[in-house]
Amino acid sequence: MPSSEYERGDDQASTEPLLQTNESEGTTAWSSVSSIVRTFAFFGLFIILSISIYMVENLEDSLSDLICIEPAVRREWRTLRRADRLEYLRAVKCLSSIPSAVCNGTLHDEFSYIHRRVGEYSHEAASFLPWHRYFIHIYEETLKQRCQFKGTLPYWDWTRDWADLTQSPVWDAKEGFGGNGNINNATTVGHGHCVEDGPFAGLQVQYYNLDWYPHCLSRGFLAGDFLDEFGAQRLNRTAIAAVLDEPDYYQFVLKLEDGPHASVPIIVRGDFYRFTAPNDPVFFLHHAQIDRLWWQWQSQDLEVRATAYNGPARHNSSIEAQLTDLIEMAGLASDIPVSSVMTTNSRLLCYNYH
Ligand SMILES: [Cu+2]
Repeated sequence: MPSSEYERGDDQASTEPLLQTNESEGTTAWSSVSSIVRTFAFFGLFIILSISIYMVENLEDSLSDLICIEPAVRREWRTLRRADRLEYLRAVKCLSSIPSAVCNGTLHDEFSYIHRRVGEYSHEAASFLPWHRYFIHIYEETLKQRCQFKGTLPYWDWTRDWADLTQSPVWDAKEGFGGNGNINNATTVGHGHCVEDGPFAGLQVQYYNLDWYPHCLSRGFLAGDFLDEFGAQRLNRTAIAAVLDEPDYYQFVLKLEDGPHASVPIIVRGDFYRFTAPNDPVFFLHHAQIDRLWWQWQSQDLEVRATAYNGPARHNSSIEAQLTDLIEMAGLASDIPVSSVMTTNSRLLCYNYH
């Protein structure tokens, strides 16, 4: 209706002067309101920002529980700085000063004890690689937690010493693990003699195979033609490349285990010669190298090989291995499924090799 339009026009006309009259007061009121709003906005923003930072920090913490954000790097023994080599040797020695809750010996002896009694099942079986990957990880963690070790487990790339393993710098008396036993002394275990130089000279170890048999850490380097047959021919780069070329997981395990893996103890002998091989601290550098070769093999086709797992589940078993099989540690650490260690970039492991 036209009348109503006029009426509306009248209303507008009557309110306009009122607005004009209160303009300056309105501006003042508006500016104080807006300053309150600005203050609130500022504090609001501050609170939101604080909450966001808190959430990001916590998210990072919980993510590092789920995924591996900053992998630790395991390095080759001779590439470590001198101070880092000495620090590693200090931590290893420290293990033999702490009594074990698992066996009749020290933390150092636990690893031989478990390797002989439990680890044995994993040899010549699919579980060989995951069992040892987890085993040396536990060793590395024990060094950190019980002996305040700050570094990572080193590996011994014996392809660098293929021509004569017994001349490797790992045997250095000052910056290494000490050398061969004194061949003029009586033999002890595994055709070896007490190690008389380096940080482990005179170290008493408690087990030999299944026996509680306190004795001195022993080595008995192989010499002559056998050194060539078991060392040079199996540890040179061409031989290792042929192992890495094997496409099938279980065939790869067998070639690695029966080839270079077995050659090293056959040459070093003494304590390394039997299933209580972890008596010799070099065992862990040797197995880090074996683990590194698996890591390299997996890296060739990680998408497929991160789950490549076949062969007998255990030594002399006809049961086919599965990723859900448990890795048994008999109290040394909790038993976990094989799938937890299939890549080194897992939440649990979180390392790679340089
Ligand atoms: Cu083993």
